[in-house]
Amino acid sequence: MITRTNVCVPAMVVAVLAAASACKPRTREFKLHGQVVQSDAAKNTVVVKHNDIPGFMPGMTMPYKVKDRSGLLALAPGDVMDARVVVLRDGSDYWLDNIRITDSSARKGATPSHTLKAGERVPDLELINQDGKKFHLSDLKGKAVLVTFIYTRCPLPTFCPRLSTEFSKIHEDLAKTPGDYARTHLLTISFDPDYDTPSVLRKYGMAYLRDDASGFSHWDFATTSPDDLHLLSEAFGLIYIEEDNQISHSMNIVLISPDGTVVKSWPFEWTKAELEDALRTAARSKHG
Ligand SMILES: [Cu+2]
Repeated sequence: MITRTNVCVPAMVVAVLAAASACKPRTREFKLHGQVVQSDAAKNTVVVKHNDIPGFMPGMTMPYKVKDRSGLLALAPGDVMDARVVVLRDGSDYWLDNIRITDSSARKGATPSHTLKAGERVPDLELINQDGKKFHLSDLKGKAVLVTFIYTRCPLPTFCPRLSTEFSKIHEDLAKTPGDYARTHLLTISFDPDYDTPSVLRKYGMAYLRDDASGFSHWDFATTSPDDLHLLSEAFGLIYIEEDNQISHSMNIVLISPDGTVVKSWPFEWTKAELEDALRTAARSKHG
């Protein structure tokens, strides 16, 4: 931890307390060392899997605001970086600056991948669901499909568990509108196929379906072959880095229209209401 030490020598004893607090620096500063999982220049944020930051927080993967525009623009997923964490003393805000790339050899996308844009067709890959049943994305044609990626062992409450919790709320909301329920589908794809076998996914899915297996007809929990997973992650902009029995990853949600093209993708920030509105709108937009 690096803290600025300001020296205050109040003239009068009565002023000591007030002066001491007035002279305290407004911010505290820490050193961060970690690996870039995802950077978003438009939103000025970077998701970093970082080491322990003594005095601030343990090692974890989380998003940071960045106040170092050129540093942010230079970052790519996989880069190892150093930065300064600036934290307001009242804890109300924090951000990174002084970004420095220390190792770019693990940089992803040396051959830049193509992330699908709105209107582009989704590749028709084979998936295997929680019942061990093979299916293709094209089998979901005619329905608006909300897709996201998780791994069931994810320990970070604000990542996969949040995605699945919010998807379960969307699932329950849609169930109250039979028309929309019939024209929509939810798809959660694991990027940890070695561990997330169909039976593991089934157990995971049941927890988010409140033990109602009939929900699987509206919400599949699927996995795919490693090659197809690679293609899917490129298409949907997903980034995942396997490390020490954990996977650092971005959070991606993609909405596919009933005709099999991308309607919209949310790489980072979204709300449940926004997703649900977009899904209902896409479902209703297509009149067979
Ligand atoms: Cu996760």
